[in-house]
Amino acid sequence: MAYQFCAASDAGDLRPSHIEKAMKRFSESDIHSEGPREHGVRLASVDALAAELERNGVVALPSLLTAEQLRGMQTAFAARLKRLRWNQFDGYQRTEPYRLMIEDVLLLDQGFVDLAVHPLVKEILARYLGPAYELTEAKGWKSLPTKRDFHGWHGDMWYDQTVEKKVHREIKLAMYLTDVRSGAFNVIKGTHQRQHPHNLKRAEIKELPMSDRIELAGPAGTAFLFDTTVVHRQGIPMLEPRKAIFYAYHDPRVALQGEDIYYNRYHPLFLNAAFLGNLSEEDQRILGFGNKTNLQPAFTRHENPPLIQRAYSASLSVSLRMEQFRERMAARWRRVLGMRPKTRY
Ligand SMILES: O=C(O)CCC(=O)C(=O)O
Repeated sequence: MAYQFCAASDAGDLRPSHIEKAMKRFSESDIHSEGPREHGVRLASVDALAAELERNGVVALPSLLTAEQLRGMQTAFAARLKRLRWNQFDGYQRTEPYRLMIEDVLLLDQGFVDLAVHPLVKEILARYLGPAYELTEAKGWKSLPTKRDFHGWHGDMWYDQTVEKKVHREIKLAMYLTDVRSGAFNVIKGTHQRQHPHNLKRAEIKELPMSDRIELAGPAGTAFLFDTTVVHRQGIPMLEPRKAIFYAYHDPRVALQGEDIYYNRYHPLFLNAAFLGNLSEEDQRILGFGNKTNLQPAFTRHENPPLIQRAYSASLSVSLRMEQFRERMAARWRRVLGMRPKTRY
């Protein structure tokens, strides 16, 4: 499959914010794609992008996907956002007021998998994370408009800081699925790899070098990589809904923090067989094929679902019995009246 580095946006004349312009942007001619996934990424440009990531803890990428790939992802993502997940209805999860979460986006569309193992992404990740990294989480969310500061400055906590003395490397690949003018990803460049990641306290926030703040606004398809120890946050205010995906790559052998084991956050990826054609051995490794390190067999969540779930389940049982009864009565009347049975679909 050939990869094109093209603008894939419904943004009209949307321009990156002035802060984003400060980021070094790479043009189509900097990075070439010349056929198969594994070839054709110009090494000089890859080195420059990797060096920028190393220096700033964040780097904006050239457009990675075709307009068609992006459209497929947007359509599949929007379909999952139609309703809350319940019983046989797929949908989003909601555990907080301002975000609708879609777990396991690799199930949704080919584009999500293509992005995960994009040659440019792999080249940069290999330089930054070494040869043993895997994709350990692939999710996205729709952020709802709010002026509330619900998601403060932080580094992402994932490894067990009680046993791991080293500041471990993890990279997130982010991509917007909508044009983002407000509530963009914000980062303080150069703050990565300095300390174990955590939620920053008020006193620490006061000390942040705000002149190094970068705000990554941009059209749908805008993609960037960041070291998750870099101080970052979702921007405020969020004036219109924002859809974005975030993939986390790290070495799966590093001991996970207790909270993430409890919630089984870094379970082996859930994948869709339809999208797994033509994967190289390296792609299979990155997607964690056959790696059971973080598998928790027969996992069920430890918390009890809320009372409302039990009320729903009870009312579902009652309504299924009532529906069965109604169908039996309707069938009886159709027989008496000599009518043909109706199909539902
Ligand atoms: O949604 C955003 O812009 C911020 C994402 C974030 O903080 C994270 O992925 O850790």
